[in-house]
Amino acid sequence: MILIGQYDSPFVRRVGIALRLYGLPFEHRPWSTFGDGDKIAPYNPLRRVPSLVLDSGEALIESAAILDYLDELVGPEKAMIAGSGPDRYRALRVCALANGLGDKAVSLLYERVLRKEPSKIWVERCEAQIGSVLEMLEKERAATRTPFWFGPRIGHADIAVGCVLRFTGEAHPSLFDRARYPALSAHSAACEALPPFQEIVQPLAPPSGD
Ligand SMILES: N[C@@H](CCC(=O)N[C@@H](CS)C(=O)NCC(=O)O)C(=O)O
Repeated sequence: MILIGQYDSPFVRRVGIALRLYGLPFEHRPWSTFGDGDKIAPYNPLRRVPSLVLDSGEALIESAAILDYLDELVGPEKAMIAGSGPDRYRALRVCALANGLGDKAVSLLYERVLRKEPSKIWVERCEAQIGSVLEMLEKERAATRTPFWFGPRIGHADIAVGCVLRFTGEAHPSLFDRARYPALSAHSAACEALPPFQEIVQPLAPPSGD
């Protein structure tokens, strides 16, 4: 399998970390969505990442759909999410909050670096959305007593939140003030200390508006 996309993307990184935790071998093509858009297009005409190219040559897109495929590949015993019921929908909800936070943090970054004059209404909206999600996740993580969000084993929700916290902290340091979110900060530190998080990482390299 070939994973396309740079690890400064929280979406690409969470897929890379899941592949590593599942022990699935893969090649990595760290193509940039802006600089390497033409290379990405045959696999995903949206020119977005991550894309996962299967051995058959088919390309999967969207992190959630890619992870769904990987979960099926490793089987229910190894899958980092419950197969059904409340345990599944609760984990998917946290993943959706983390991914939504990632969408807003990426959108806000693009607004700031790609536009000469960022739209005030859009910037304020993104900042409010990011702040509200961080507050909700902080409350929920603080109420959790297990090492990981849904128990003793790491799951997709942990990885999604871990990856998006790093991205948000790098892209918008003023929005992820660690003192304000102690439970999330501890979650982030615990994730970043794990070998796959240390291996699969890239400092943020935002696109330029030139
Ligand atoms: N919902 C997508 C989001 C992926 C995404 O936003 N990727 C960014 C990089 S962090 C991207 O491809 N940006 C280029 C663009 O949207 O044109 C997923 O979960 O895979």
